[in-house]
Amino acid sequence: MNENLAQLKNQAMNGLDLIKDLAGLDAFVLKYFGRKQGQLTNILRSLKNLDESGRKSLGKEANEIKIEIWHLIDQKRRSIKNAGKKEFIDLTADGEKPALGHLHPITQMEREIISAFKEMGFAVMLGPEIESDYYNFESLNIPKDHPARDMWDTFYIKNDENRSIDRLALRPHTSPMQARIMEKYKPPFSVIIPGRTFRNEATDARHEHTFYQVEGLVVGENISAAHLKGALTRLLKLLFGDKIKMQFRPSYFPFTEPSIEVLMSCIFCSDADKVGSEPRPERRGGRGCAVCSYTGWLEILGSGMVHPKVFEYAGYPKGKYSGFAFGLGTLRMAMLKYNIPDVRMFYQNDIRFLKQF
Ligand code: FA5
Repeated sequence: MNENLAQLKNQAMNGLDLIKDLAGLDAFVLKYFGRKQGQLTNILRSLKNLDESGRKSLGKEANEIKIEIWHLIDQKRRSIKNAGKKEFIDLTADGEKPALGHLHPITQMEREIISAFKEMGFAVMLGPEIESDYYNFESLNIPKDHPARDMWDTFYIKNDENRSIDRLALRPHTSPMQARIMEKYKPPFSVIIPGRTFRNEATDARHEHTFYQVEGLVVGENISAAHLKGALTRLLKLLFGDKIKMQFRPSYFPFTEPSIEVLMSCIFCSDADKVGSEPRPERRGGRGCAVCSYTGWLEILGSGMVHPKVFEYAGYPKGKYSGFAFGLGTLRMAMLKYNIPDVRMFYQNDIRFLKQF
């Protein structure tokens, strides 16, 4: 920038800072922009004496400075005028309502399941998401190299080359808490353990790599399969209404014997009002639809009577206690409850989806 211009600009800026009233500001305007003696006016006027290239470059710079200083003069004028005025706040004006967030549907579902169990007298406990091989598998009667390990596609912690029972993994189910609780507490007790679980599997409409389970464990003297049936029936009626029907079928888990899988009549195709009026109501859930693969039934959880080996690992005296355990999928419950066709929608964070809950 031209040296004279730069000096003038500095001088003007400093001068402007010191001005305190409108009279001072008027004098400032006259000093720099006055028609006869204004310093910047003089420079602009002298442009006509320069050759074309000098005129162009100096003219451009002088104009830029002129615009900049006028902008500051306007600001100064406003601030002088407003100084001393009190801010006015209209307390009666309508406010703007901030948008309120709410709990994620998975959390809502989890809390609903928890409160149903609390009503039945269950305690609630939480466990670690990173677990040792001992709790994930060994203590549940699944020794190393047991083929049943294929039922849980596990994410092992990288760099943990350890092949012992200390080997760490993201827990593939909430069942490791069974042994942790039995080691610590003496029966009788009834506990649920809600929590996040992880499996190394490809995602599809019904499977996520990160999902949620609610584990249940009831141990005491003389606990029978009737107690298991009673608790799970109560749960599903609290969540889905009195009219749903249930089926208990044999299944397999290494840590329960017998193992029982629980199915619920498909709420998408069962005609609730007609339940009971069909010729053999125990044989039919719903009429059949795509959600239940045209069977009328939906599989919702795995369960069974605690295997004697599991009591043995926990150090309980042989034959003294009996109990039942179950593991239900919170996402699967939420899909049924809210009629969601694809589990992946829960994680997409689409505000239009989430706002519906
Ligand atoms: C188990 O994980 C056993 N630990 C359950 C159990 C506990 C049995 C105690 C006996 C006694 P399973 O792999 O079937 O079982 O999973 C239980 C439930 O978790 C399933 O019914 C399903 O609802 C849910 N689930 C399993 N894998 C996924 C997944 N990838 N995405 C979403 N939900 C899943």
